Amino acid sequence: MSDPGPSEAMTEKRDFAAPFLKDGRCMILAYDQGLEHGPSEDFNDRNVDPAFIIDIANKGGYTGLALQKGTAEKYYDGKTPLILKLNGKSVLVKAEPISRQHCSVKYAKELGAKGVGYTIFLGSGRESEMVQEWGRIQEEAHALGLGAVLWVYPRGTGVPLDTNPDIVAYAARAGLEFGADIVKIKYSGDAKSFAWAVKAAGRAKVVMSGGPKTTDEGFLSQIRGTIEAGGAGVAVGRNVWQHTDPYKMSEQLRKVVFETKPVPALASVRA
Ligand code: FBP
Repeated sequence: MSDPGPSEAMTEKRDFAAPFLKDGRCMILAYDQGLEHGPSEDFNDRNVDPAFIIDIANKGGYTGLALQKGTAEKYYDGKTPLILKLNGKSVLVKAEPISRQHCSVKYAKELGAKGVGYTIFLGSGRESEMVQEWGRIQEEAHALGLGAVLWVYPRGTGVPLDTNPDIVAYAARAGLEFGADIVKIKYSGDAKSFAWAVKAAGRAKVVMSGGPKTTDEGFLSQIRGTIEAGGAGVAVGRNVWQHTDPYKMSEQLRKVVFETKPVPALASVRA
């Protein structure tokens, strides 16, 4: 009997990132910081309300919205494609970082998600537990037709600086090898080093993670660098919804994400 070869599903190369892409670019609004940092750290009277953030996502032209289960259950209106975050942790635990699954892929789909999100703290002493959990989640997501979005955050006693360009490229590559459709990584500081990270991620789409609120120009120039480096876009939160005018910031963001051209010369950075 001849070898049947890889299954049709394996050779199909379905693009699970597609629901979050517009012209190959991606603009995701992230809103899980209430859990990750605490409400008093990041929120004010206006942005503490999930309905306000969902309105920004809908009116701001975002191609994705990342929420935790509880906020999705109570507020999600089905308009902006949902990435349901399946793990999360508080900032109160002072130990090697670990974030475990608290919501199933099946339930994410029932809530209307087009993708699931998961954070791995690469380099943590608890890394292998997250890797194992994610491995199952990624397969379940694809079996249900959902995208698998991986926040790869190098963190833990073994990781001195998570924005070191080699560490950022490592995170990007880990995203590819762990099967992420979209890998969310920190900015490495300049377009040239970020281009290496994008290259390391191969066919996984790379989005840049925002970080604490900075100046408009500082924030937008990181995003310009991301796109020039060949990245697909952003998955950001605080620099948008902490802005005095989140709708105007979203408009500026749209321009940079959708109108910036990649710089081909950056594509060969390691001759
Ligand atoms: P920001 O743009 O606000 O940084 O959000 C991106 C994000 O990945 C959130 O999804 C997450 O809550 C947060 O950053 C985690 O931040 P930290 O690096 O402090 O753990």
